[in-house]
Amino acid sequence: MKKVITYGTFDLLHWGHINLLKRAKDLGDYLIVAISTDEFNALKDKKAYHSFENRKMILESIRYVDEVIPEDNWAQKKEDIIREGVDIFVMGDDWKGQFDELSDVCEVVYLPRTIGISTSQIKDDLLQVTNG
Ligand code: C2G
Repeated sequence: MKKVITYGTFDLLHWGHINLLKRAKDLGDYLIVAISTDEFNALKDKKAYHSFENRKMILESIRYVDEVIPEDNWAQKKEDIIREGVDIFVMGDDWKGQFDELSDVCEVVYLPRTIGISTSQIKDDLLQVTNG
């Protein structure tokens, strides 16, 4: 069984996230998603709208996702990959090159980001609507 892993906040889940998850799952048979905890998001200077628990529940309901684990630091990836027996590490290509060191424990794949959608875009658009 080929295992795939990806990491992210996945806040205000949108079709760009789904595109990423679908393509990641298509690379193997089992997809693990490591979701950033609220505390780790603070380290990423991100404040998610949905709590970790609710983002986890949403991700677990997606057909492409087989398992969700917490991401609570930058340094856990190699350990996760070895512990879970992961074959492929996947991220959107906004992260291209950032995790190449993982290629000594698994295949590293950067997938093209989906253009035209992002959580910050959603927030900005909603602000526009509210403020008129
Ligand atoms: N993504 C995408 N297309 C978009 C938006 C996001 O392909 N339009 C991808 C990102 O490239 C990332 C994943 O969806 O691979 C999750 O995006 P975020 O929730 O923004 O994750 P991020 O904050 O980049 O956290 O240790 C890695 C970090 O936790 C990644």
